[in-house]
This record gives sequence, structure tokens and C-alpha cells, in this order.
Amino acid sequence: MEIAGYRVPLEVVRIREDIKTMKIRGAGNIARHGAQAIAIAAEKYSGKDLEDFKKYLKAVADYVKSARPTAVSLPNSISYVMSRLEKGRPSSVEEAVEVVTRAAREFIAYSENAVKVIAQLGAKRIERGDTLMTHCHSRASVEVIITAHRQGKVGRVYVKETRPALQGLITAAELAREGVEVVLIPDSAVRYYMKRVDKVVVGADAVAANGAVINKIGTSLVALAAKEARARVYVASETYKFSPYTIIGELVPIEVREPTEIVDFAWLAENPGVEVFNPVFDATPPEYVDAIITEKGVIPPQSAMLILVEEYGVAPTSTEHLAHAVDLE
Ligand code: RI2
Repeated sequence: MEIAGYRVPLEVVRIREDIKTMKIRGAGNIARHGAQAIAIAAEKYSGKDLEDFKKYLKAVADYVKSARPTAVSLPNSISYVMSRLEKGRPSSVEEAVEVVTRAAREFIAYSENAVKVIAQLGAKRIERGDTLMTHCHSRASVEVIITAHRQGKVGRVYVKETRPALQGLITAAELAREGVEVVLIPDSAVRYYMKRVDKVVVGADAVAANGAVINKIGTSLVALAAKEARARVYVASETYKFSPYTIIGELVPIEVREPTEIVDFAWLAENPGVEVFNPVFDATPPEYVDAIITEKGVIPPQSAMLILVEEYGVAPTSTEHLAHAVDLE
């Protein structure tokens, strides 16, 4: 595979392909693999020209970032690694490779630790005997629930199957393996069961500056049903899922995947008059979220901007502070 005249290492092509086809999935997992892909690309560079190395790595970074559009954790993790290369001012390719691989390791360690912290903080919000509901498969949410379960607090957990990719089945199996009382329900049963639920715990693919949470399609309906039933909604999200792009007015793009994830080719061929759409994320407005549990603390969604300001700085009159996160050139 060639990008901008550079050969992309096979391992990197594979990681991107696995992210695209959702073999590698979950916003945090995608981010860690994105960082790892850049480190692999750096190590595989065989030239001696530092400027050429930087151009090569930028081309690979853009290529990996484009694997999936919605989870902002992917561009954020890659931008983290690339910004270290910029700031590190290496004087040779060897030094640059060292800076990049160290940054990728740092990001991965940070990310894994963040999930552990979120598990501890999130579990504090679960009270003894709580009935929970979750959606899709989110590592951060599963860890919150397992931690609360080990503390003896979780009653029963309703897990939505989460069509069309059925990630709810992964969640149900993981929770059951931990001894959690799990009930797998069809997505359409969300309102039917919500009256029995005390708290909803879901993950995030992106959090916008206004506190809106972008997560697997159907999350906004869970939140709507939860509001009606007065169940609390908690979002477990590492801070690198907060989108700096939204500060400058960008909307989070919603990925639309193949119709064949919903119906097969034969059905499509038999029904040429039917259009099939498969959007895989939706946005839950901040009013429907009680708190976002991050590794930096539990915040109301309306405080999302504080996280972004801490991460990217304040410079209301310029966008320079965003340069490492947003391609503004
Ligand atoms: P963690 C997933 O997206 C789900 O929407 C999940 O809630 C979110 O990423 C966060 O997952 P997909 O990759 O980072 O399944 O908490 O499309 O694992």
C-alpha cells in the first residue's frame, strides 16, 4: 500500500483494516491501536532523512486516522504521538523513532490506567442493590460494572443486544463470566425494562464541547427512556474521547456503515426499491446525561469544556492552541 509516495508497512495496513472492519473496536481500544500503528510505522522507516521521516509519518498518521470517522479517540491518540515528535525536536531519525515509540507507549499506558481509574470512580456512583442497564460493549462501562459488582453492589444488569453488530452479546458474556446477574434483551425492549432500572452506564466514542455524548446508535433512546423513568445516566469516558474539533464548531461525523450489516445481499437484490441506512452512532444531548465519569473526575456534561480547555489550552482569539489536535494548516 502506497500513500503520498510512501510505502505503508503491512502491519499498519492490517491494523487500519481491522479497525475499519471492527475486528478492533471500542473507542479506547481503537485509540491504543492507532498509537501502536504509528510506533510500528516509525520503527519500520529505513531512511536517514529526518524531514522525510516526518513527512512519511504524517502520511501514515492521516491514513490510520481515516479508518473510522466518529471515535475522536483515534485522531486524538495519533495527534498525541505526533505532537511529541514535534515538541521533542529530535536531531536524527533514530532519535525521532525513539520519541515516537516512547510517546505511543506513554499513551497506551495512560489509556489503560484511565480505564482503571474510571472503574473506581464510576463504581462509587453505584449503590447496593442497583439494577443497571448498559448498551453496546464499552470497556470503560464494563469495568465500572465489574468493579461495583466486586464491591457487592450490583443487583441485575440489563444488556441490550445492540443491533446490527450485536456487541451487547460481548458485554453480556463478559459480565456473566464475572458472576454478574445479566439479562440480555432486544433493543426494542429498552422502555419495557427501564422502569426496573436505577442507573444506566454507557461508554462514549466522542464527547462534544457542549457535553453531548456520541455513542453507539440507540444510546440516545436509552437516555430518553431513562429520563422518563427517572433512572440516572452515567457515561464512562476517558478524556481523550473529548473532541477538540467541536470547540471550533465542527460536528462529530456520524459513521454510516454498509446496509449488508442489516440485511443480506440477496434481500437487497430482491427489494431494489428499499433504501437501507445504517448509521452506527447517535448524539445524546447533555440534558439526558447525569454525569460523565472520566479519569480526571466525575463531571456534569456541561463541564466538558473544562476538560477540553485543560487539555488544549485557552486562546479564544486564535486556534493555534488546537494545532496539535486539529489539522489547521
Ligand atoms: P470503550 C464503541 O464503538 C461503543 O460505541 C462503545 O460504547 C464505545 O466504543 C466506547 O468503548 P464501536 O467501536 O472505549 O463498537 O469504552 O463502534 O471500550
